[in-house]
Amino acid sequence: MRPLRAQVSISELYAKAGREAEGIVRVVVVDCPVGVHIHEIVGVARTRRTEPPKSGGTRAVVLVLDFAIPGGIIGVLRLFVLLVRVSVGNATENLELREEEKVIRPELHPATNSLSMGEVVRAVSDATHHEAVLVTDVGQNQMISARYFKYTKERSIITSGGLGTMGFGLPAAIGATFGAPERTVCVFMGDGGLQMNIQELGTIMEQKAPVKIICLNNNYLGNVRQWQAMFFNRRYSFTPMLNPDYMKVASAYDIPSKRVFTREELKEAIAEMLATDGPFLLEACVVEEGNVLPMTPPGGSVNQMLLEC
Ligand SMILES: Cc1ncc(C[n+]2csc(CCOP(=O)(O)OP(=O)(O)O)c2C)c(N)n1
Ligand SMILES: [Mg+2]
Repeated sequence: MRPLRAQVSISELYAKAGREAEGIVRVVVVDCPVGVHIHEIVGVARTRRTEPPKSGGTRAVVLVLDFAIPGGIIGVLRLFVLLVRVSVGNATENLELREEEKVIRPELHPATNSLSMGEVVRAVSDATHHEAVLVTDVGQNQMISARYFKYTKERSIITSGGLGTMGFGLPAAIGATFGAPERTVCVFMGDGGLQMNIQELGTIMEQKAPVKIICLNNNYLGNVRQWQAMFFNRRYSFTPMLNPDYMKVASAYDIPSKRVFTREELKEAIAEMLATDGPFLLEACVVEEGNVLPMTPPGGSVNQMLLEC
């Protein structure tokens, strides 16, 4: 992937830096990827200089500029922050557009008939008017639900974040129903993670905890599979899952459930899940080899972020 171009409008910077100069800072604005060195301050001079740089208004690839800035070293620091903000802003704007086109739109509106993880998450979020509590397990389901679930209330997400231990989601969701009994609690789980603490369905049954369990079933330990696909030539080792029949499992615990494959089924099943008093297991059979993007490759920097596999 080509590095992002960090582009800076010099006149804008100069206007913000102001004309009441006390010091001059020489700034090298480098066409450098976000996350590495965007700027390097190579020296601070004491001479007065207030005229704008000749290249005012242009967008620079590499520029060495003498800026007259107010406030001595504090001013230098302020300008530095400003420079970083402007150029990161420009670069991320490009990134956001590309991300929208390459990642978000295809995830939320897939061209294929198979359900994507993202569209299932967004459909549940929409149906709860973005007022539900989101609990996540660990894996692709976690990143996708954190990305595409929306919130309108504070205290709305429970996730193990980087301390990801599969199996976290189900007991955490039970806790959330006790902590926020007036709210709908939706937990997104993978088919792998659901089995890690599957005995907690017993607690749900016993406590009648109204957990809405959405299992994004891709028949894989998807997070690991994605790495094997992207960095190990699709050598899938111990990631394909032979899943139990989750409908039978749910019924054994007296928990109502639905398995869906299509968009129409999904819509109806979500409505049924939310209309059901108490717990519900919704198994959404999603595209098996779906990926979570953007992704920073191992050992890479954020400027090498991948938007496609
Ligand atoms: C207890 C535990 N074992 C292994 C891992 C490593 N790990 C992280 S995500 C993942 C796969 C998760 O698969 P699944 O629950 O099906 O979710 P998906 O990624 O498919 O959404 C694994 C094995 C972990 N985080 N925790
Ligand atoms: Mg899975």
